[in-house]
Amino acid sequence: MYDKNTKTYIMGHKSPDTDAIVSALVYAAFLADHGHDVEPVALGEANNETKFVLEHVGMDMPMIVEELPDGAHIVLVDHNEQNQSIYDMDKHEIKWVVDHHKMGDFSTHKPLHMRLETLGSTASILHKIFKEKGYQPSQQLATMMISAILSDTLHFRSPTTTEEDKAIVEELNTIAAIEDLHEYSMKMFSAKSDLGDISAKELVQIDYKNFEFGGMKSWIGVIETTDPDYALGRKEEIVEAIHTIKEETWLDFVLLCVIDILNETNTCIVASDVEASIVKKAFDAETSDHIAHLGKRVSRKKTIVPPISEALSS
Ligand SMILES: [Mn+2]
Repeated sequence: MYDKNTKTYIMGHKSPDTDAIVSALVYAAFLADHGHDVEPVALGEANNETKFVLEHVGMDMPMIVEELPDGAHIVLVDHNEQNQSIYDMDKHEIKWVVDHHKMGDFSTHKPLHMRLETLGSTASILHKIFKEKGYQPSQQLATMMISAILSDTLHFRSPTTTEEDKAIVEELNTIAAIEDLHEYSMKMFSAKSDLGDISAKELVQIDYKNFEFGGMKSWIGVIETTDPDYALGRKEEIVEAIHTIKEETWLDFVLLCVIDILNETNTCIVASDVEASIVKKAFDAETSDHIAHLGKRVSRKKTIVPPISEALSS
């Protein structure tokens, strides 16, 4: 499987969330325990939720990298699309992919291992891999994995949640021994919602992914929060920031969806007529005063991206 003598870098996606960081750390720990020379890396700063989780378990943040030497051996967790990954991804040797997203523009020069499943988080897939290999994660790793599952599934509220994810959390918690999962997830979500003194541009960048749909280059951001009024109260500034981002880049459209975790609603900030027509076409939603209500579409991967992809490819 791996070349044990060549260092392998394990990375989650850019604009990392808890699942991206945790999956890289946990998978690296598993491989290191099996004698591999691995290093978890991150393609961006941790968000406040991830910082809370790492602090809670006493784990350091992986090193943040922007690029690696050509030909580096890499493992992608929690993503597979080039524009969500390391700069010049196709110049590296991809050894393994563990992911739960749609397939993007993926191609490689050499054979590789891939493990893709439609579970609620990459950490859930890692749990299955560990079980198959008879590997028992430590309490620290089990707590991190539960955190990633709770984060990605919004504690089982997201439509991406499967019965398997729920069973996996229960099983991992026999090791992690988190007394009150509801209370713990609320602490995670409060940490994530505490955005403090952050610029409007940083708000748009807090959790974004780039996609290409029928030749249109896009940026789809989400803010998962227990306090949607904070971001929505800064709507005018955010619209300005989106215009700036579009001027500075090659993007055709930018959407920012404010996801109310507790009430499971999606209020989308729509910067211009371009975005308004996409929201209309994909969701049949009207835009008024830069706002479109997208109902209970709280999952980018399952209920936001697929309708846009279908609308723009037809
Ligand atoms: Mn994930």
